[in-house]
Amino acid sequence: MIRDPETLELLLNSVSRFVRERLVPLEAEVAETDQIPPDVVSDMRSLGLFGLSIPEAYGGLNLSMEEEVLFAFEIAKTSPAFRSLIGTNNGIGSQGIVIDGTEEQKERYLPRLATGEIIGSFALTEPDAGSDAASLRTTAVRDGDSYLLNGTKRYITNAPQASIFTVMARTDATLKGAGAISAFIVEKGTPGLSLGKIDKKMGQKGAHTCDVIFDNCRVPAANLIGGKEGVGFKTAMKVLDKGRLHIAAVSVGAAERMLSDALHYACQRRQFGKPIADFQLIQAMLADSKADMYAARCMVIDAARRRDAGQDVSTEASCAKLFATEMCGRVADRSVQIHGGAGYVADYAAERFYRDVRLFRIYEGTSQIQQLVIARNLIKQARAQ
Ligand code: COS
Repeated sequence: MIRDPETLELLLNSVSRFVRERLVPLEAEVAETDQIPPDVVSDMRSLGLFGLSIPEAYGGLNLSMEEEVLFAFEIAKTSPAFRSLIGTNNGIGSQGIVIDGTEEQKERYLPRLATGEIIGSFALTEPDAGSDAASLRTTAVRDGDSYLLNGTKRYITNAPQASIFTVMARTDATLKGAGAISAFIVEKGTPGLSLGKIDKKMGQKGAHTCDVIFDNCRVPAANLIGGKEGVGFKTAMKVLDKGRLHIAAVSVGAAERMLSDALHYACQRRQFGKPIADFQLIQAMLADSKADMYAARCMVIDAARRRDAGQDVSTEASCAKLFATEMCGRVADRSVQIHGGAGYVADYAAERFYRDVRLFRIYEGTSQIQQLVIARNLIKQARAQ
């Protein structure tokens, strides 16, 4: 639900300008150096971009889901690394606390996440627990007024920059499955917490992931999210419902950028005596991309509105992520194809985006996991009738 159209328009306009004037010119440098310049991070803080989805009471802007996806359409029109830096504070790195945290936990962490003073990270995936998240093996054993955490988390976005981690761990080693999983907030610097080396990824240079290792890491019991054991998996799933919608929106924004670049190139590039945009086989790729993107945009907005209306959007969020991320992959492929040889060299953004957006179909639940969630929900509904 858009609550204040004027303020939202101001925000979207300033983000759009920031992307165009400040971030796009830095894309090649970020890809080359694998770092976002510190002054850009400061600018992002000044614009309030770290606290978009955090409640106002804790210093955030408390955007509705619809407002957030409109923002995501804009920020995604540049290298995904820029969004990734603010992505965890607005999404998986804060929402566990926002949705299920105690008042004390909210007061302690959310204001600093909202300003970007600290970065939050979400530690669910493990070396042997990816899509089958409920099989995770990290343990948290109660010891007095604290828990001892042991285990390894893998591919954790923003872990190298993070000051706090939302960590899913098994509090009852005798129970298999989701019911024994609890969520904890673990602060950087806690003895027994260490990081692996930064992963060398296919793309998204400037955004970092690494292992997070817990070796008898002592975490205060007060940092058990919501103060309740055994509900951490549900917290993680609720966080991912929102995250999946956000990634769907990001896929739409990235596709819009790639189509815009491809269109521009097609209008400039001349072959057989005329711009290649005048050839119908090129036009088919442009048209299919536009239709694909429009469909994804409509899905994302509809799902966001339903979430704002208080509906359970597990199915819709998965539909939107599945369709929008696959759509983004198709647009990336067509964009490279329209660029021809130029699409295969690093001088043009098409090559970089092609690699960058590949991740969208994998993280926050692969396309196959989205299919599984959608089908399961449908079958459950059918059986309940
Ligand atoms: N919201 C709230 N609760 C949810 C939920 C949701 N969206 N989805 C599942 N749950 C609950 C279920 O209701 C169930 O609770 P009960 O035991 O009380 O009935 C519990 O969580 C376990 O759910 P389920 O039985 O469906 O778990 P499964 O192990 O079968 O797996 C999938 C569920 C596969 C969907 C889950 O493991 C998943 O999303 N995997 C992908 C993980 C992922 O996205 N990783 C990306 C890395 S993080 S960036």
